[in-house]
Amino acid sequence: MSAGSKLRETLARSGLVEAMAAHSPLSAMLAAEAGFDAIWASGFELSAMYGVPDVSVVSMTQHLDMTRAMVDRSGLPVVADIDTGFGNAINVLYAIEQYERAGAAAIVMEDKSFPKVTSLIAGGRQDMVRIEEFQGKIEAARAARRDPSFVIVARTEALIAGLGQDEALKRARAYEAAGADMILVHSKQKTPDEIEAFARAWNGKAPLALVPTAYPQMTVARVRALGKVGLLIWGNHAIRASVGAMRETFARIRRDGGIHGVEASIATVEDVFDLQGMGRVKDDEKRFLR
Ligand code: SPV
Ligand code: MG
Repeated sequence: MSAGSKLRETLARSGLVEAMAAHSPLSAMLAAEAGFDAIWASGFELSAMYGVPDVSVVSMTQHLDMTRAMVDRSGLPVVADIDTGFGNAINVLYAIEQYERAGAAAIVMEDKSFPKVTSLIAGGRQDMVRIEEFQGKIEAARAARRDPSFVIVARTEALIAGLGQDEALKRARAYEAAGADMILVHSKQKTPDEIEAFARAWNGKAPLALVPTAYPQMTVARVRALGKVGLLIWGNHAIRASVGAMRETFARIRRDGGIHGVEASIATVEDVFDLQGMGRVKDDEKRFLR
């Protein structure tokens, strides 16, 4: 079964795909271990991992390579965050071919202009492309996919850009008309009100996708109650958890003048060996090394 079919099958079976952000094969494996349905190959997380801002600085190749490695190690459908599609509709044609070949199940492409600025930053420059231009990019994505199950998610940043509910709905309808399989609507409001109002007004057939980072009151139960959401993305919790854990551990080692104080709060070496598959290496050594 293709990655896209697997994603669609989960959606049909449970009514909601729950994706966890990841920025490395190891974080994707831990998300799989925790029981999430899919991996969000987040542009924000990968940029942060490289220590650079999420402003189209990380290249398509870097993101694509990491997507491929996360597909390989996690075994879960990967939803690739391709930002603006790395340029215009011509760049999108190439990007879709590459991401599908890398084994991604879906891409999310947003209607901002290239280079983009990360969405949740206060006072960020949020320039959008024209509706017709973005429809062309969606049509390019559809034309480029080989497997019709490969999921194309169109993301509108109208609410992020402060353009209001009417513009967000107008764009979402236009993107569905251009052939998007799902509509991601992003918001940086501190409560779910704006998104819930959008969902109530949404009368399209395409399921919605949400990234409720700014409004953490939005639980799985509350999303399910809305009835129109097919993809729920926990947007950046892998990288934020790592930053918190590493800071705490590093500070403690500096404070204590040694590593004796952190043993209880970090993963054991055996745990990491297990994640790396050292058990299999030992078995293979017995089998093949003579
Ligand atoms: C990402 O995780 O890269 C996203 C979500 O696109 S956000 O950073 O909230 O825009
Ligand atoms: Mg992103």
